[in-house]
Amino acid sequence: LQKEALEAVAAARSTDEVERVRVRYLGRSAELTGIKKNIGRLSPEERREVGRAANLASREIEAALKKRAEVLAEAEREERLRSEAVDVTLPGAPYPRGHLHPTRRVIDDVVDFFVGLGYRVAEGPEVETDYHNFTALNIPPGHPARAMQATFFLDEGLVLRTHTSPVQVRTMLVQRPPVYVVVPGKTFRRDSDPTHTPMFHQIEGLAVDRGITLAHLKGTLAAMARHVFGGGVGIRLRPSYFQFTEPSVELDVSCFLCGGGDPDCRICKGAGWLEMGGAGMVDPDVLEEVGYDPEEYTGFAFGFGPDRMAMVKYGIPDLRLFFEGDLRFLNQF
Ligand code: FA5
Repeated sequence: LQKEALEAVAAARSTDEVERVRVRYLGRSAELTGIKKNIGRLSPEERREVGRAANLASREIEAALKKRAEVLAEAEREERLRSEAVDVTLPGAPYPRGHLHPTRRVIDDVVDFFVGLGYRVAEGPEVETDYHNFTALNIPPGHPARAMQATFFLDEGLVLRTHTSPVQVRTMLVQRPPVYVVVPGKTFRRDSDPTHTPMFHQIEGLAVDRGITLAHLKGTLAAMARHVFGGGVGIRLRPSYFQFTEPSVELDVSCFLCGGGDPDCRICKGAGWLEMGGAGMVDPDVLEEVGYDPEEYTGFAFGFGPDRMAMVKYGIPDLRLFFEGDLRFLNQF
Protein backbone atom coordinates (compact mmCIF):
# COMPACT_ATOMS: atom_id res chain seq x y z
CA LEU A 1 0.00 0.00 0.00
CA GLN A 2 2.81 2.36 0.97
CA LYS A 3 4.70 1.59 -2.24
CA GLU A 4 1.62 2.23 -4.32
CA ALA A 5 1.02 5.52 -2.56
CA LEU A 6 4.61 6.68 -3.00
CA GLU A 7 4.44 5.85 -6.70
CA ALA A 8 1.25 7.87 -7.01
CA VAL A 9 2.94 10.80 -5.29
CA ALA A 10 5.89 10.64 -7.66
CA ALA A 11 3.56 10.49 -10.66
CA ALA A 12 1.57 13.59 -9.60
CA ARG A 13 2.01 16.37 -12.18
CA SER A 14 0.48 19.29 -10.32
CA THR A 15 -0.25 20.45 -6.80
CA ASP A 16 -3.92 19.66 -7.44
CA GLU A 17 -3.03 16.10 -8.27
CA VAL A 18 -0.87 15.83 -5.14
CA GLU A 19 -3.90 16.88 -3.12
CA ARG A 20 -6.01 14.19 -4.77
CA VAL A 21 -3.37 11.58 -3.91
CA ARG A 22 -3.36 12.78 -0.29
CA VAL A 23 -7.12 12.36 -0.04
CA ARG A 24 -6.95 8.96 -1.66
CA TYR A 25 -4.25 7.52 0.65
CA LEU A 26 -4.56 9.54 3.87
CA GLY A 27 -8.08 10.93 3.69
CA ARG A 28 -11.01 9.91 5.84
CA SER A 29 -12.08 7.03 3.63
CA ALA A 30 -8.57 5.90 2.70
CA GLU A 31 -7.60 2.24 3.18
CA LEU A 32 -4.84 3.16 5.61
CA THR A 33 -7.21 5.24 7.72
CA GLY A 34 -9.57 2.24 7.83
CA ILE A 35 -6.78 0.01 9.07
CA LYS A 36 -5.95 2.47 11.86
CA LYS A 37 -9.58 2.77 12.85
CA ASN A 38 -10.02 -0.97 13.21
CA ILE A 39 -6.80 -1.51 15.11
CA GLY A 40 -8.71 -1.94 18.35
CA ARG A 41 -10.21 -5.21 17.16
CA LEU A 42 -6.81 -6.88 16.87
CA SER A 43 -4.93 -8.86 19.49
CA PRO A 44 -2.43 -6.84 21.58
CA GLU A 45 0.62 -8.13 19.67
CA GLU A 46 -0.91 -7.56 16.27
CA ARG A 47 -2.08 -4.18 17.42
CA ARG A 48 1.44 -3.01 18.22
CA GLU A 49 2.90 -4.31 15.00
CA VAL A 50 0.16 -3.09 12.70
CA GLY A 51 0.03 0.25 14.51
CA ARG A 52 3.72 0.87 14.05
CA ALA A 53 3.66 -0.12 10.37
CA ALA A 54 0.59 2.03 9.69
CA ASN A 55 2.05 5.08 11.43
CA LEU A 56 5.33 4.67 9.61
CA ALA A 57 3.51 4.38 6.28
CA SER A 58 1.45 7.49 7.07
CA ARG A 59 4.54 9.49 7.96
CA GLU A 60 6.42 8.43 4.85
CA ILE A 61 3.49 9.15 2.55
CA GLU A 62 2.94 12.49 4.30
CA ALA A 63 6.60 13.43 3.89
CA ALA A 64 6.63 12.40 0.24
CA LEU A 65 3.46 14.38 -0.43
CA LYS A 66 4.92 17.48 1.20
CA LYS A 67 8.13 17.29 -0.77
CA ARG A 68 6.35 16.66 -4.06
CA ALA A 69 3.93 19.51 -3.41
CA GLU A 70 6.79 21.92 -2.73
CA VAL A 71 8.61 20.97 -5.93
CA LEU A 72 5.45 21.29 -8.03
CA ALA A 73 4.40 24.56 -6.41
CA GLU A 74 7.75 26.08 -7.24
CA ALA A 75 7.50 24.86 -10.84
CA GLU A 76 3.97 26.20 -11.13
CA ARG A 77 5.07 29.57 -9.77
CA GLU A 78 7.86 29.79 -12.32
CA GLU A 79 5.51 28.84 -15.11
CA ARG A 80 3.08 31.53 -14.03
CA LEU A 81 5.82 34.15 -13.87
CA ARG A 82 6.98 33.14 -17.32
CA SER A 83 3.52 33.27 -18.86
CA GLU A 84 2.62 36.56 -17.17
CA ALA A 85 5.90 38.23 -17.99
CA VAL A 86 5.59 41.46 -19.99
CA ASP A 87 8.19 42.15 -22.60
CA VAL A 88 8.61 45.87 -22.17
CA THR A 89 10.69 46.09 -25.33
CA LEU A 90 7.76 45.09 -27.59
CA PRO A 91 6.15 47.97 -29.51
CA GLY A 92 2.82 49.04 -27.98
CA ALA A 93 -0.50 48.04 -29.56
CA PRO A 94 -2.02 51.24 -30.98
CA TYR A 95 -5.07 52.29 -28.96
CA PRO A 96 -7.90 53.64 -31.14
CA ARG A 97 -8.39 57.31 -30.37
CA GLY A 98 -11.92 58.66 -30.01
CA HIS A 99 -13.08 62.07 -31.09
CA LEU A 100 -16.03 64.40 -30.76
CA HIS A 101 -19.32 63.83 -32.57
CA PRO A 102 -20.10 66.57 -35.15
CA THR A 103 -23.14 67.71 -33.16
CA ARG A 104 -21.06 67.94 -30.00
CA ARG A 105 -18.54 70.13 -31.79
CA VAL A 106 -21.24 72.57 -32.85
CA ILE A 107 -22.76 72.59 -29.35
CA ASP A 108 -19.34 73.27 -27.78
CA ASP A 109 -18.69 76.00 -30.31
CA VAL A 110 -22.00 77.78 -29.69
CA VAL A 111 -21.80 77.41 -25.91
CA ASP A 112 -18.20 78.71 -25.91
CA PHE A 113 -19.35 81.74 -27.84
CA PHE A 114 -22.10 82.61 -25.36
CA VAL A 115 -19.98 81.88 -22.30
CA GLY A 116 -17.50 84.36 -23.81
CA LEU A 117 -20.30 86.97 -23.79
CA GLY A 118 -20.96 86.29 -20.11
CA TYR A 119 -23.88 83.86 -20.41
CA ARG A 120 -24.27 81.06 -17.87
CA VAL A 121 -24.94 77.46 -18.97
CA ALA A 122 -28.28 76.15 -17.62
CA GLU A 123 -29.79 72.70 -17.92
CA GLY A 124 -33.17 71.14 -17.31
CA PRO A 125 -34.83 67.71 -17.21
CA GLU A 126 -35.49 65.72 -20.40
CA VAL A 127 -38.67 64.34 -18.83
CA GLU A 128 -40.60 67.56 -18.41
CA THR A 129 -43.96 68.56 -16.98
CA ASP A 130 -46.71 69.57 -19.35
CA TYR A 131 -46.76 72.90 -17.47
CA HIS A 132 -43.12 73.83 -18.21
CA ASN A 133 -43.08 72.43 -21.76
CA PHE A 134 -46.35 74.03 -22.85
CA THR A 135 -48.63 75.90 -20.45
CA ALA A 136 -46.09 78.33 -18.98
CA LEU A 137 -44.99 79.09 -22.55
CA ASN A 138 -48.42 80.36 -23.44
CA ILE A 139 -49.58 77.07 -24.97
CA PRO A 140 -52.58 76.13 -22.79
CA PRO A 141 -54.19 72.67 -22.79
CA GLY A 142 -56.12 72.07 -26.00
CA HIS A 143 -54.22 74.72 -27.95
CA PRO A 144 -53.65 73.61 -31.57
CA ALA A 145 -49.96 74.57 -31.34
CA ARG A 146 -49.43 71.46 -29.19
CA ALA A 147 -50.23 69.28 -32.18
CA MET A 148 -47.44 70.91 -34.20
CA GLN A 149 -44.80 69.48 -31.89
CA ALA A 150 -45.41 65.74 -32.25
CA THR A 151 -45.06 65.00 -28.57
CA PHE A 152 -44.09 61.81 -26.74
CA PHE A 153 -46.56 61.81 -23.85
CA LEU A 154 -45.72 59.99 -20.64
CA ASP A 155 -47.92 59.26 -17.60
CA GLU A 156 -49.33 61.85 -15.23
CA GLY A 157 -48.87 65.09 -17.12
CA LEU A 158 -45.27 64.37 -18.09
CA VAL A 159 -43.78 64.57 -21.59
CA LEU A 160 -40.38 64.10 -23.19
CA ARG A 161 -39.55 67.76 -23.70
CA THR A 162 -40.18 68.81 -27.30
CA HIS A 163 -37.82 71.80 -27.05
CA THR A 164 -35.38 73.40 -24.60
CA SER A 165 -37.71 76.37 -24.04
CA PRO A 166 -39.06 74.96 -20.72
CA VAL A 167 -35.62 75.71 -19.28
CA GLN A 168 -36.36 79.41 -19.91
CA VAL A 169 -39.29 79.05 -17.54
CA ARG A 170 -37.32 77.05 -14.96
CA THR A 171 -34.51 79.61 -15.00
CA MET A 172 -36.79 82.64 -14.60
CA LEU A 173 -38.77 80.98 -11.80
CA VAL A 174 -35.65 80.77 -9.61
CA GLN A 175 -33.69 83.86 -10.69
CA ARG A 176 -34.37 87.59 -10.80
CA PRO A 177 -33.19 89.58 -13.85
CA PRO A 178 -30.72 90.20 -15.31
CA VAL A 179 -30.76 86.69 -16.83
CA TYR A 180 -28.28 85.54 -19.48
CA VAL A 181 -28.33 81.78 -20.03
CA VAL A 182 -27.52 79.34 -22.80
CA VAL A 183 -29.15 75.89 -22.62
CA PRO A 184 -27.85 72.93 -24.64
CA GLY A 185 -29.79 69.67 -24.40
CA LYS A 186 -31.61 66.72 -25.89
CA THR A 187 -35.15 67.11 -27.18
CA PHE A 188 -37.70 64.63 -28.54
CA ARG A 189 -40.44 64.57 -31.16
CA ARG A 190 -42.27 61.86 -33.09
CA ASP A 191 -40.43 62.73 -36.32
CA SER A 192 -38.32 60.73 -38.74
CA ASP A 193 -37.07 61.81 -42.16
CA PRO A 194 -33.75 63.03 -43.62
CA THR A 195 -33.87 66.28 -41.63
CA HIS A 196 -35.87 65.10 -38.58
CA THR A 197 -34.95 62.50 -35.97
CA PRO A 198 -36.99 61.48 -32.89
CA MET A 199 -34.14 62.57 -30.62
CA PHE A 200 -32.28 65.71 -31.55
CA HIS A 201 -30.57 68.61 -29.83
CA GLN A 202 -31.45 72.21 -29.25
CA ILE A 203 -29.54 75.16 -27.89
CA GLU A 204 -31.73 77.69 -26.20
CA GLY A 205 -30.69 81.19 -25.26
CA LEU A 206 -32.40 83.70 -23.01
CA ALA A 207 -31.49 87.27 -22.15
CA VAL A 208 -33.77 89.32 -19.88
CA ASP A 209 -32.69 92.72 -18.65
CA ARG A 210 -33.75 96.35 -18.73
CA GLY A 211 -33.92 97.76 -22.25
CA ILE A 212 -33.32 94.61 -24.31
CA THR A 213 -34.50 95.05 -27.91
CA LEU A 214 -34.74 93.07 -31.13
CA ALA A 215 -31.56 94.85 -32.27
CA HIS A 216 -29.65 93.14 -29.44
CA LEU A 217 -31.05 89.81 -30.62
CA LYS A 218 -30.00 90.43 -34.20
CA GLY A 219 -26.48 91.54 -33.27
CA THR A 220 -26.01 88.58 -30.94
CA LEU A 221 -27.19 86.06 -33.57
CA ALA A 222 -25.01 87.62 -36.28
CA ALA A 223 -21.92 87.37 -34.07
CA MET A 224 -22.81 83.78 -33.17
CA ALA A 225 -23.17 82.82 -36.86
CA ARG A 226 -19.76 84.32 -37.70
CA HIS A 227 -18.20 82.45 -34.79
CA VAL A 228 -19.65 79.07 -35.82
CA PHE A 229 -19.58 79.29 -39.64
CA GLY A 230 -16.80 81.74 -40.36
CA GLY A 231 -16.29 85.47 -40.79
CA GLY A 232 -18.08 85.93 -44.12
CA VAL A 233 -21.61 84.79 -43.24
CA GLY A 234 -24.53 87.10 -42.85
CA ILE A 235 -27.88 86.49 -41.20
CA ARG A 236 -31.47 87.24 -42.05
CA LEU A 237 -34.47 87.39 -39.72
CA ARG A 238 -37.80 86.35 -41.25
CA PRO A 239 -41.14 87.01 -39.56
CA SER A 240 -42.48 83.90 -37.89
CA TYR A 241 -44.75 82.84 -35.04
CA PHE A 242 -44.13 81.20 -31.66
CA GLN A 243 -46.60 81.39 -28.76
CA PHE A 244 -43.93 82.47 -26.30
CA THR A 245 -42.27 85.27 -28.31
CA GLU A 246 -43.69 88.46 -29.80
CA PRO A 247 -42.53 89.40 -32.36
CA SER A 248 -41.15 86.05 -33.51
CA VAL A 249 -38.53 85.45 -36.17
CA GLU A 250 -36.89 82.63 -38.04
CA LEU A 251 -33.09 82.87 -38.28
CA ASP A 252 -31.40 82.18 -41.62
CA VAL A 253 -27.64 82.16 -42.17
CA SER A 254 -26.23 82.99 -45.61
CA CYS A 255 -24.76 79.98 -47.39
CA PHE A 256 -21.09 80.00 -46.50
CA LEU A 257 -20.28 77.52 -49.24
CA CYS A 258 -21.60 79.04 -52.48
CA GLY A 259 -22.89 82.35 -51.11
CA GLY A 260 -26.11 81.71 -53.02
CA GLY A 261 -27.11 81.12 -56.61
CA ASP A 262 -25.35 77.80 -57.23
CA PRO A 263 -28.12 75.25 -57.90
CA ASP A 264 -25.61 72.43 -57.37
CA CYS A 265 -24.53 73.72 -53.96
CA ARG A 266 -24.56 70.65 -51.72
CA ILE A 267 -25.72 72.72 -48.74
CA CYS A 268 -28.23 75.36 -49.86
CA LYS A 269 -29.09 74.09 -53.37
CA GLY A 270 -28.89 77.62 -54.70
CA ALA A 271 -31.26 79.20 -52.17
CA GLY A 272 -28.40 81.11 -50.60
CA TRP A 273 -29.88 80.88 -47.11
CA LEU A 274 -29.91 78.15 -44.46
CA GLU A 275 -32.52 77.82 -41.71
CA MET A 276 -31.07 77.66 -38.21
CA GLY A 277 -33.94 78.02 -35.74
CA GLY A 278 -36.48 80.28 -34.12
CA ALA A 279 -36.17 83.37 -31.95
CA GLY A 280 -38.02 86.44 -30.78
CA MET A 281 -38.75 88.85 -27.96
CA VAL A 282 -40.04 87.03 -24.86
CA ASP A 283 -43.82 87.41 -24.77
CA PRO A 284 -44.99 89.65 -21.89
CA ASP A 285 -47.41 86.88 -20.87
CA VAL A 286 -44.46 84.55 -20.25
CA LEU A 287 -42.67 87.21 -18.19
CA GLU A 288 -45.80 87.70 -16.09
CA GLU A 289 -46.22 83.96 -15.64
CA VAL A 290 -42.80 83.79 -13.91
CA GLY A 291 -43.40 86.95 -11.88
CA TYR A 292 -41.33 89.44 -13.87
CA ASP A 293 -42.73 92.90 -14.54
CA PRO A 294 -42.94 93.30 -18.36
CA GLU A 295 -43.02 97.09 -17.91
CA GLU A 296 -39.58 96.94 -16.32
CA TYR A 297 -37.92 94.09 -18.15
CA THR A 298 -37.79 92.84 -21.73
CA GLY A 299 -35.89 89.92 -23.17
CA PHE A 300 -35.05 87.91 -26.22
CA ALA A 301 -34.92 84.14 -26.64
CA PHE A 302 -33.79 81.80 -29.38
CA GLY A 303 -33.65 78.07 -30.05
CA PHE A 304 -31.41 76.43 -32.67
CA GLY A 305 -30.95 72.87 -33.84
CA PRO A 306 -27.21 72.09 -33.57
CA ASP A 307 -27.74 68.81 -35.46
CA ARG A 308 -29.01 70.83 -38.42
CA MET A 309 -26.16 73.29 -37.98
CA ALA A 310 -23.68 70.39 -38.09
CA MET A 311 -25.40 69.04 -41.25
CA VAL A 312 -24.87 72.41 -42.87
CA LYS A 313 -21.36 72.97 -41.54
CA TYR A 314 -20.09 69.56 -42.65
CA GLY A 315 -22.32 69.10 -45.71
CA ILE A 316 -24.15 65.98 -44.49
CA PRO A 317 -27.28 65.07 -46.46
CA ASP A 318 -29.13 62.89 -43.90
CA LEU A 319 -29.48 63.67 -40.21
CA ARG A 320 -30.14 60.04 -39.35
CA LEU A 321 -26.48 59.24 -40.07
CA PHE A 322 -25.62 61.14 -36.89
CA PHE A 323 -27.34 58.64 -34.64
CA GLU A 324 -26.60 55.30 -36.27
CA GLY A 325 -23.15 54.95 -34.69
CA ASP A 326 -21.57 53.82 -37.98
CA LEU A 327 -17.82 54.34 -37.52
CA ARG A 328 -17.26 54.69 -41.28
CA PHE A 329 -19.32 57.85 -41.03
CA LEU A 330 -18.16 59.11 -37.64
CA ASN A 331 -14.46 58.61 -38.31
CA GLN A 332 -14.57 61.27 -40.99
CA PHE A 333 -14.84 64.06 -38.44
C1 FA5 B 1 -38.78 75.57 -31.27
O1 FA5 B 1 -38.60 74.43 -30.80
C2 FA5 B 1 -38.77 76.77 -30.39
N1 FA5 B 1 -38.75 76.37 -29.01
C3 FA5 B 1 -37.58 77.66 -30.75
C4 FA5 B 1 -37.61 78.99 -30.09
C5 FA5 B 1 -36.93 79.19 -28.89
C6 FA5 B 1 -38.34 80.05 -30.64
C7 FA5 B 1 -36.97 80.44 -28.27
C8 FA5 B 1 -38.40 81.27 -30.03
C9 FA5 B 1 -37.71 81.49 -28.85
P1 FA5 B 1 -38.90 74.74 -33.78
O2 FA5 B 1 -39.97 73.74 -33.55
O3 FA5 B 1 -38.92 75.51 -35.03
O4 FA5 B 1 -38.87 75.85 -32.59
O5 FA5 B 1 -37.50 74.02 -33.63
C10 FA5 B 1 -36.29 74.74 -33.60
C11 FA5 B 1 -35.21 74.00 -34.34
O6 FA5 B 1 -35.05 72.67 -33.86
C12 FA5 B 1 -35.51 73.81 -35.84
O7 FA5 B 1 -35.14 74.92 -36.57
C13 FA5 B 1 -34.61 72.65 -36.18
O8 FA5 B 1 -33.27 73.07 -36.38
C14 FA5 B 1 -34.64 71.83 -34.90
N2 FA5 B 1 -35.54 70.67 -35.01
C15 FA5 B 1 -36.87 70.63 -34.80
N3 FA5 B 1 -37.34 69.37 -34.94
C16 FA5 B 1 -36.27 68.60 -35.25
C17 FA5 B 1 -36.08 67.20 -35.52
N4 FA5 B 1 -37.07 66.31 -35.46
N5 FA5 B 1 -34.82 66.76 -35.82
C18 FA5 B 1 -33.80 67.65 -35.85
N6 FA5 B 1 -33.90 68.94 -35.60
C19 FA5 B 1 -35.13 69.42 -35.30
